[in-house]
Amino acid sequence: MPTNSEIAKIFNETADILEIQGAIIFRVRAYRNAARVIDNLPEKLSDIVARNPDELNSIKSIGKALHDKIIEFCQTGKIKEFDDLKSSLPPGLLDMLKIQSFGPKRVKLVYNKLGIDSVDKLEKAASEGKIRALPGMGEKSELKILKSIRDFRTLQTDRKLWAEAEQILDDYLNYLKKIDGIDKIEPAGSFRRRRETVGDLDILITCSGDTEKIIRHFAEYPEVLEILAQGETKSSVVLKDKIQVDLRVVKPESFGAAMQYFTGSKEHNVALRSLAKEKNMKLSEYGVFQNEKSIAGENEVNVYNSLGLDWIPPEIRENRGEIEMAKNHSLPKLISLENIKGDMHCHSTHSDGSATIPEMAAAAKKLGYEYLAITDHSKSLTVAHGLDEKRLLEEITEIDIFREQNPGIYILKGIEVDIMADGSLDLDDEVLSKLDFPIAAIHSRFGMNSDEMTERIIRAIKNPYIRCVAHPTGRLIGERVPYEIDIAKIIIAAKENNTAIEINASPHRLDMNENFTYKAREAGVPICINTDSHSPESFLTMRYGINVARRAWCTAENIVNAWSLEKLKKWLGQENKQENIEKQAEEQIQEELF
Ligand code: DGT
Ligand code: CA
Ligand code: CA
Repeated sequence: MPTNSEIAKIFNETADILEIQGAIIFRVRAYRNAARVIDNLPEKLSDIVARNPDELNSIKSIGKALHDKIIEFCQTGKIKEFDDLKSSLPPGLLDMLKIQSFGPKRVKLVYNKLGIDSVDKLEKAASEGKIRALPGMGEKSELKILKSIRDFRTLQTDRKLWAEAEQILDDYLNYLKKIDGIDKIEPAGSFRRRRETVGDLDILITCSGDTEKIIRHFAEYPEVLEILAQGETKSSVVLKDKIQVDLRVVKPESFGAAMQYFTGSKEHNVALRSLAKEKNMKLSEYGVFQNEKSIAGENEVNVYNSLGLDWIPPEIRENRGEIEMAKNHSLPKLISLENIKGDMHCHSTHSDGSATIPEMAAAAKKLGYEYLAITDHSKSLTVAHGLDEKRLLEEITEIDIFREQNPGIYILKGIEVDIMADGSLDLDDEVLSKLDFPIAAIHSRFGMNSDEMTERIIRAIKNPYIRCVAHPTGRLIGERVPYEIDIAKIIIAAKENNTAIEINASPHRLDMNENFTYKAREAGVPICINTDSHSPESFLTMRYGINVARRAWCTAENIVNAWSLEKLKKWLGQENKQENIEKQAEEQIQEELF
């Protein structure tokens, strides 16, 4: 069954082809919007279609024509119109579109003028100085193209996004469970540790039935492309989705030890094994042994306890100090989805969202949230129908009225204001001062050098009204490299200015990433986990952001939108951030003087 990512990819590619062909912009946008919604949809479209195709009607942003295509794809594995479109163009043109700063217009230009129809040919032409002669191009654009091609090559990997791996795994587990005799079935490896991408999937099973039959059942999965290995207790296959899956059948008395071993990480395991050695014990995938006698193995908690450790959540098993803390019983209580009390970044129909403020609010309330920040785009983002001062004031008035009539959920007035190339903001301070939660973000000029880009973001952070920086590095996993920035400096500035940094929970972004989040947390920067939803369904992507926060050791204290509304209001209530910063500085001087 197709994953949502696959369907979204087809719609995006359709939009690309249509754009190269010069189709009207509304048609192109319909495909792009649908792709974005599908990508952030928590439930698989193929499951919805299998249950009742009419349910597609309830998904915003996907029109009837696209419903038929989704159904066609789920039922036949292809979309005829897409195949026809695709065969009308040289295949390399679509790869060329993945080169940053190389949109459909430029692809068309180099194809028509120079016959360039692949990334390799583009690279050759740029390095031979043949691009500069084209209208609108120059020597500088050639250098930019060459850098973007290098970035494109480094981004090519076989790893899958965690969210995509989850859909593939869910289907496989549902299939596996259809056979009798399986007692336990659990994923291990990097998937269980919730890394942002997954190299291969690892599944562990205990069974009371016929092992051989279960292994055969595993390999007979219709989605299997190739069987790599098949033994008595293990098998490895590659699926049509181009991901390897390893299955191991283990004895019940070893299940906990095997889960521990195959969850990894390798570095964590190596450190754990040497700890066992120090204690004159032996740790393996079969159990914990003392004088050849098994003292733990069936249950993972006991495996850790027998080594004198508290059980360690899989997300932090990376040998970054977690073993020491487990020894001292001082592991952090990691943030979980249940702790989340609101979402601080989403869009409505005022800009490019597909739902109205009341619709977004109702969806957030249904999730049990206490609050929701509406943060539409600002005016320079014209493609997103961004708000100017006047339209923002209208939105503020609408929220005021909504608040009075809907005491069940508190709507925070926000904006996702564009940071201009010089670090100034796209809206004036006067209108920003009327908001509860202005967040700043970059949507243009990604190619600046590190010093300029860092300064640009820091200037926005220093604006007294800005409370958060959204998707601070701009990366799209596997698609777009992060901008060059000095994250350490940005973290210091955020701390000094009491500005939050966002973990954007979109499975394609996860921005900031876990390493930056780790540093921000250590520095005491408030962190928001935001879905950046453009439709109500996307609120459910919060859990991907939670994965990042957990891997960065965050607790509910560290996460702004895990705070109660009261605490949040208190933090926001430092209404004039500048005044507060000055007050703090004054206090510090007083302290130093006396
Ligand atoms: P991946 O698949 O690249 O995203 O990452 P993992 O962590 O899932 O790695 P994988 O599938 O190669 O192996 C699964 C786990 O098995 C790994 O996290 C730890 C354990 N493991 C694999 N090879 C070794 C090894 O050489 N030594 C130790 N101690 N553990 C290993
Ligand atoms: Ca793995
Ligand atoms: Ca593996």
